[in-house]
Order: sequence, then structure tokens, then C-alpha cells
Amino acid sequence: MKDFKLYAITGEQFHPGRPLAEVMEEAIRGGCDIIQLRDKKSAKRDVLAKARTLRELTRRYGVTFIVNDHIDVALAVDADGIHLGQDDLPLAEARKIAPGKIIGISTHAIEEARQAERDGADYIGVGPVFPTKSKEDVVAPVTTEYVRQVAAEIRIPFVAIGGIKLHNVDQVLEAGATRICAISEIVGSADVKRTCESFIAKIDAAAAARAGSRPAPST
Ligand code: 3NM
Repeated sequence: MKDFKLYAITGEQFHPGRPLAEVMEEAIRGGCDIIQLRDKKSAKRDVLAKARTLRELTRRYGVTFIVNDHIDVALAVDADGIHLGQDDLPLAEARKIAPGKIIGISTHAIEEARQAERDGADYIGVGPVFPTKSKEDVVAPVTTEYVRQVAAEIRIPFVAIGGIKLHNVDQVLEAGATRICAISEIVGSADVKRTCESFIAKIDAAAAARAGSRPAPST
């Protein structure tokens, strides 16, 4: 899959009165390079309609589009991929149904990360790093310690998620994350584009600091 830095997930409860496509377009214009449709409540037909809109939008900007949970919807709109939780279809089964699609897996402990890597996940979610109200039945925060563990051990791309805000993202980057995912801080922002630009600036600054602290290659 194309590498990425900033991953925005939809959360319509955080922008009442503002159309989904408008908010997500601002996120893209601010530099988000993956958009995920996450809608656990709507009827499948409504999820499908939103997926069509976001597929059209992301295609226009050349941004990766992922659908949470609904493999059938992902296939129907030709999304780039699917994101699955620990209780969803096992990865091998999802691959059979959706060959060629990106498959991401949520993980909350190093054993789950190892398993997802062994199973051939394209990327994993690592969280919730901090407390979050955006997900029901969420496990206790895994803290930046889990981010550190994954950064040290796991070779597939990972994205940190859960309670990540502009004011605490530096801790997550410091722990070794190079890709950040958020719902409320992005889509609930009064200026979505600027918030995304600020996240990207922090991600880039952390990458530059890492590159600068690496010993010069010997000749
Ligand atoms: N998954 P916010 S945490 C959708 O840990 C989701 O797997 C998580 O929302 C996980 O950025 C989470 O508003 C919610 O905290 C993220």
C-alpha cells in the first residue's frame, strides 16, 4: 500500500450540521492521506451512500479510502481497503472475500500485533494510546509503552490511534509512531484543514529529528 502519515476516520457526531463530504474534503486538503468511513449505527443502505460519496471524493484527490467493518460495502464502491477489529472476520477469510484490497487490523496488545503481522495484514492500528470517548466498549488505554513495543518489533506499517490530540501527539511520535490516526481532534475541529496541517507539521518535525539523530553512515 501507499505509505501515509495522517489517517482521518469519520465521526459525524462531532460535526452536527456539517455535511460529511465537506468535513472530509477539508481533512484531505489539510494533508490526510487516508480516509476511513466508520459508521456503526446507520442502516447498510445509508452506509453505502456515504461510502459512494467518500469514494468519489477520495478518488478525485488520489487519497486512499478504507471502509470499517462492511466488506460488502467496500467491494460495492471499490474502496481501496477494509479495516477490521479483533472480533470481526479473521484476516484470512476477509482476504478470500476481498482479494487485492488493503486490510488493516486493530490491535491492543503486542500478541495481537504479532498475529496480524503473521496473518499478512497490510497495516495495524495501535491503540487506544490515550482514553477516548469515540469508541464504545474500548479497552483500557495501552499507553505510549505499547507504541514503543510495536515500533521496536513490528515490521508492517502501524498507525497510532485513540485520544490523540495536537497537545499530546508529540509523546506518541516520541515513542516511535510515524503515522497518526484521529477522529474527534480532526473532524470535531473548528478548522479541520488547519488541524490536519498542524498534525502533519508535527509528524514531519519528528521524522526530521529522528533523521538528524541517526549516526552518519560510515563510508
Ligand atoms: N479505534 P479519537 S480508538 C476507532 O484503539 C478507534 O483501536 C481505537 O477516536 C483503537 O481520535 C478509536 O476521537 C477512537 O479518540 C479514536
